[in-house]
Amino acid sequence: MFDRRLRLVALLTALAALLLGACGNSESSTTTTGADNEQGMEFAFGEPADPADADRTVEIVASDDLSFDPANLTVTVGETVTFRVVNAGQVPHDFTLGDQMTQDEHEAEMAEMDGMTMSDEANAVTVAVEETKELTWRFTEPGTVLIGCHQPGHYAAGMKVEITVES
Ligand SMILES: [Cu+2]
Repeated sequence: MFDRRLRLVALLTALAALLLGACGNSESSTTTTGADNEQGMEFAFGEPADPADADRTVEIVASDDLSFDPANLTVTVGETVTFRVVNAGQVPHDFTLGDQMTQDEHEAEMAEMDGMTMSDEANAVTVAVEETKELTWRFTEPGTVLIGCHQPGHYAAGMKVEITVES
C-alpha cells in the first residue's frame, strides 16, 4: 500500500520533470511555447493577428501523401492572412508557421516527445482527422517563412509550404 503510493509519487515527479523539460524554459530562450506566447512572445517572422483584421483567407490542405496544397505562396509585408488548415487525410497533421530555425526547433521538440500531441500555439495548430482550424498571422518581414508538419517523419518527407514575403 505504502509502496504503491511511493511509486505513484515517483511517477508523477518524473512526469512533471518531463513536461517541464518539454516546455523548455531551461533550454534555448528562442523555444516557442504556449506559455511564452501568452506572455507576449515575439517572433522574428511576424505576429499573431485578429481574424477580423485579415486581408484574405488562404486554404491549406494537408494530405496523407505528406504534402500541403498549395506548396508555395506569396504574401506582401504588412499583409494579414487567415490560414484555414484542412486535414484531408486519415492521420493527424500539424501546421507550424515559422522561419527555418523555428521549423528545426519544432522538429527536434516533436522527436523528443515521440509522437505526443503538441498543444496549439500562436503559430501552430494540430488538425485531427477531418478537422479544420484557422490561424491568423501578420507578416512583418520580407524573406521566406515556412509552414511545416512535424508529425513523425512528415517534415523530413517534405511536408512543407514555402511562403515568400515580398516587400
Ligand atoms: Cu503531416
